[in-house]
Amino acid sequence: MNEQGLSEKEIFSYLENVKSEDTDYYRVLSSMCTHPHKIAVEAHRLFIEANLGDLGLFAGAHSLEKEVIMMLGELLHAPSVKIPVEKACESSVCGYLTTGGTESNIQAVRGMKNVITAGKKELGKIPNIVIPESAHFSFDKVADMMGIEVRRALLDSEFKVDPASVESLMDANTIGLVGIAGNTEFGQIDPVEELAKLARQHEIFLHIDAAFGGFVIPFLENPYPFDFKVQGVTSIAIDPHKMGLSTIPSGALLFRSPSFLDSLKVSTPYLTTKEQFTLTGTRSGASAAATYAVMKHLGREGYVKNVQYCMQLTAKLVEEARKLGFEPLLEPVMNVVALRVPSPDLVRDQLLRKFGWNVSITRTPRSLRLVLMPHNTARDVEEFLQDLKKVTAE
Ligand code: 0PR
Repeated sequence: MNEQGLSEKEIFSYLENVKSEDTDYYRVLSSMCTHPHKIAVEAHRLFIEANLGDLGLFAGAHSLEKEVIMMLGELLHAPSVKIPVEKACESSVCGYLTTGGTESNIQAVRGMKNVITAGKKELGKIPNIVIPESAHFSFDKVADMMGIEVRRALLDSEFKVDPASVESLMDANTIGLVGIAGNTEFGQIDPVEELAKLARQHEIFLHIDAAFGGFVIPFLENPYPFDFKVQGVTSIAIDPHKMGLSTIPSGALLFRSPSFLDSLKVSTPYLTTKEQFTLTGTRSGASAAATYAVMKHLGREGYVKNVQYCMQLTAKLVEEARKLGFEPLLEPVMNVVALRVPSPDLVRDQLLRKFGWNVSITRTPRSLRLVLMPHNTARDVEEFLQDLKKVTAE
């Protein structure tokens, strides 16, 4: 640290300089985040000091968190539960705001483990969960942190998890299943109803990772069943900081029943509240305000428009890529395209080096992965395809 402080001007001239190294999402086709809505940014600023780690001190920010959870609960058809106010879950929808999909997934699995342990279910050996091969790498962190074995089930030809493969990996130590509603690489939705049937038959939990798809699927022309409407779904992760257009860090974890939240509680003797069920201690109230503001401002109509815009770009990209002879690995279900191109790794490098495009790669099979977000335009799509043509012609 420098001995004497620098002036505000010096600091900001340095920061502006450093910020110019960031992409500002120009020619970014690899991100699941985007510019937050300006209403979200303003609300974030207004609540910049609010700490949801000490709810008693920030009752205002906490009320916004509860309102957001109620709105998300309504979006995801969460059942209303009647519980005494002093209980951990204070609104009639059970859940809380997290830092994003990673934390939500970790806490969902921790909840499964705790509820099972509290019910004194005998687990012979190490507990396991069965997740799709396509699951996000946050589940590897779950395995590492919690001593839970993570078993990966095979995908079918459309990159959805194969329920038969899931079933073949289940045994007496399986505590839960995971389905993905909008997987990171392909944007595909797992057969949630079939997974829910398995979960019900075996009386285990089913967590749905809708970190990306949660703010897409409900607004599609033909929504797919993926939320609490499906009996057997016990928890859902949904991220306002992705397609919800809120500020980072904004995630949410919702549970069907209060027993999950209760199972995550630790006592907090010296705080203004007696217990805490979150993973992190200090939490951003600014994110809660940002998410509240953008959800209220856009309403369902605003999110429908947002998704329509991204889906139109997606359709345009696929249609014009086909004219150039590039086929998608699957018909896009949401605004993610996996495009079959020769030598995808080389093409990716050249797109970046020669033309400044940021794209990513799917693992198996290897293909160009393109996410069409609100920061992209029709012109981007046209220019991208011209550059792709040049790069692949070499
Ligand atoms: N679940 C799914 C289905 C996801 O796609 C992601 C992140 C997560 C969980 C984890 O969410 P958090 O990163 O919020 O904890 N998917 C993107 C990915 O890892 C995140 C991302 C966003 C990556 C923007 C790059 C980027 O520029 O690829």
